[in-house]
Amino acid sequence: METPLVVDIHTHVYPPSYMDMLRARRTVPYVHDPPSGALPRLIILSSDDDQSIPLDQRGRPVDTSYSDINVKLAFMRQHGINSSVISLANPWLDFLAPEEAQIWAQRINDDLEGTCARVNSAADPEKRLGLHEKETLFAMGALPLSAPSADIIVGEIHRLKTLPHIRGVIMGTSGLGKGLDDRRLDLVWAALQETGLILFLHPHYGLPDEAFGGPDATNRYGHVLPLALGFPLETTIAVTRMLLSGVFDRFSRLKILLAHSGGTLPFLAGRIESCILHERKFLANGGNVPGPQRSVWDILRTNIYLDAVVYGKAGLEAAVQASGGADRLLFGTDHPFFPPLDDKEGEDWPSVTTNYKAINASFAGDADSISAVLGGNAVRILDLK
Ligand code: 5CU
Repeated sequence: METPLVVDIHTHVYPPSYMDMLRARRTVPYVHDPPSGALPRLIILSSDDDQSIPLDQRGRPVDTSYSDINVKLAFMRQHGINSSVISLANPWLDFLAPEEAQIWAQRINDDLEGTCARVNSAADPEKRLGLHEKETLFAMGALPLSAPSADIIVGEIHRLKTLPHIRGVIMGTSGLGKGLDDRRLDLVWAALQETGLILFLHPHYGLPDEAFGGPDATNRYGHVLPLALGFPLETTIAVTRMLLSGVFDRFSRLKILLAHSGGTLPFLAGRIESCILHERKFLANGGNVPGPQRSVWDILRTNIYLDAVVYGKAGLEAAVQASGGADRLLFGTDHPFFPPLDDKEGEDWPSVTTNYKAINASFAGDADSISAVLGGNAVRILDLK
């Protein structure tokens, strides 16, 4: 049997210009370079900036795998990945002052486009036969969400559509500052629907520190609670607010890819649907206005795509069940987050092999589904040619 094509749709970068911008900052998000010459520290989560921890130990170490595209290409080669759809990592451009947002979005998006173009054209033309022949890159753009007017965001979406390697946009859950059920975002949903660019919804803010035991929880348990639970719940709440507010009724062709297999949406979809049915009329809508017209199940099978970054068969099978089969599930790695702790030269990353194993175990004996999840779905859905 032919080796399946492998496409990584969840893989992040911090372009060098973005790293420099973080280096110039002193409040979250920022990068700190320890005077000792040790690896720089990435301080991006609010819980990272714990003043009781020495600055040189706050956040996490950040090496060249975050910003050097050659390191990503080597990672791809090592893990059998043919193509990657790179996206700016969190917290994207959310924190920028309004007057800076547009220029940074254009700079980052042009940088991503340029990187993809350079990598895809660099190989020996003899070998440039197709996705299988060498590593290729595509990208998701970033949006200037803090810009002074939504027209600027809409303008960037239309500009992104003209860039040959951009296939969607990555976005966090804060939207214009009030979450994704904000009616002011309708202009953005309309532009995404019109251009056909997919929205990659990714968490960053998690849950309030109190949910995990207060500000010193990180001291006790590191990033386990915010990343394992805060992130997926954040995604679940954000997309549920979208559906409760009727975003998918108004924009029935909006395509949305949910990080981490939809957070907990596949598992909780039945409960969400049941609560909607029992609530019937929503007070927030005037008490007399019905909730969403379309069911959660319909939206899961029409608008929503899920990555396969869930590290286990149980989660993956919930994702397959909820989305009605294997054709809406897409392989991802979350590179460069979750490197091996004791990185031994040339050893595969457990965060990647765990996902490969979960896919193989969930679709044991079904080569077509495995091949679809590993790459075929991404090629079809994101039009990767
Ligand atoms: O799990 C993840 O996706 C991530 C991510 O993207 N960013 C981060 O800071 N930690 C984990």
